[in-house]
Amino acid sequence: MYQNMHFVSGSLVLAASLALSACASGASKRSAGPVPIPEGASISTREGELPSWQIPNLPTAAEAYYGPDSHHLVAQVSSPKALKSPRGTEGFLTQTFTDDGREITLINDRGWDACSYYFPDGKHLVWTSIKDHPDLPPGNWSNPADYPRGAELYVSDLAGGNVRRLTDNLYYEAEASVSPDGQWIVFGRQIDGQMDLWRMRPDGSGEARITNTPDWEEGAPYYLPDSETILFRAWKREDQGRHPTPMTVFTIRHDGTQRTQRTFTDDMNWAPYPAPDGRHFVFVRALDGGKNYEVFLGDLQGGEPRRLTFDAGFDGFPSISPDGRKMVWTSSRSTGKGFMGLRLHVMDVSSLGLGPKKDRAISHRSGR
Ligand SMILES: [Ca+2]
Ligand SMILES: [Ca+2]
Repeated sequence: MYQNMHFVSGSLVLAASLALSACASGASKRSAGPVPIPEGASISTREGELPSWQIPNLPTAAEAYYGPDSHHLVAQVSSPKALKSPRGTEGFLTQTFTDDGREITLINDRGWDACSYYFPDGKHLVWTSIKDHPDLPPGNWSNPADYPRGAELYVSDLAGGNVRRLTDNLYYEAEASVSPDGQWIVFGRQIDGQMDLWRMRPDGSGEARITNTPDWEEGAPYYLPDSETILFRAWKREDQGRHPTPMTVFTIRHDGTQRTQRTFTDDMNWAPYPAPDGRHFVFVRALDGGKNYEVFLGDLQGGEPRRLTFDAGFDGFPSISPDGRKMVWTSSRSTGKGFMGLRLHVMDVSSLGLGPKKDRAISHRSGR
C-alpha cells in the first residue's frame, strides 16, 4: 500500500508503512539457473543490480506479494472503479495477476483497498478495504494522523467471491499478512492514535494483541518461516513528522516476547519482508534526505546490509517469492513520475540463495 507515503514539496516522503509476508514454500517448475524473462517484458536493470524486468500490462501499483506458486501475485492496483483521491486521482483495488502481466483479476470492485496477501493454500486472499464504510471519511492511508477508520479486513476466494468480513469497528486495520502455516493473520491496528500489532485466526476468531507500546508505532508485520516470529518496522512516536522519519526493523515472537532490533541506523529503515531462508530480509532505506529510496538485503545474523537497487527514483515495497528466486518491488524508474508513476518490477535474486532451508529456527539475539 501507499500507506504512509506522501509527497512533500515534490519529493517522496514516507511517514509510515505497509505490510505482508512470505507464504509456504511453493514448488517452482524451474528450480535452478536464472529466472527467464517473460516474453514482452521490458528489461529494467540498472548498473549494479541483478537482472530485472517491468511487469507488463499493469498501471500504477504497489505492495505486491507472491502466492505459494511463486508465479501469481496480489497487489493493490490503480482502478477506475475505486474511489477517487481528494486530488481526483484513481484509487486502488485488490487485483491478482501473474508476474508476466497476465490473468489480471479484480478481487474487489468498490471503495479503496490497501494491503492484501495470499493464504498458503493458494485458494484464499486476505485484503483490506474501506468498501463498507461509505459513511466515514475516506481518510489518508499515508498519514497516521488520518488513517481511514473504515479500513476493515476481509477474506475471499481467488475470484473475489465468498467474501468474509473479519473486523467490524471504527479502528484502522490494515497491513495484514498470513503465517506460512496458515494458522494466523497478523495485522496493524490503530486505537486512539496508537498503532500496534495484533493477530487473529483466519476466520477472525482468537484475536490477540502482540504489542502495546504507546511510544512506538508498529506496522508492516510478516511472519518468518517458523510461523512464530514476526518481522516488522516501527518508528518512535516522538519522531513522527520528521522527514524522512527514522524507522527501525525489529523481530518479535507472536506472544509479544523477544522484541529484537534488526537495523541499527537512524535512517528510515522501512517496509521489511522476510526471505524464505529464515535468515535474510529485504527492506527499504531512504537515502539523500528522502529524495531516493532503495531496497537493501539485511541479515538477522548481522553485518552491513547489501544494496539491491540503484536508481535515483523510488524503489520500495520489496517482497520475495516463496521459492526465494524472485523479488517483486515497485519503482518509479520507467515513468520518472515519482510516487504517481510506480510500476511493479521483478528481480532475479536466484543467485543469492534465499530459498527455503530445512532449519527454520530463528535467532532472537540481535545480530548487530
Ligand atoms: Ca505501539
Ligand atoms: Ca531508488
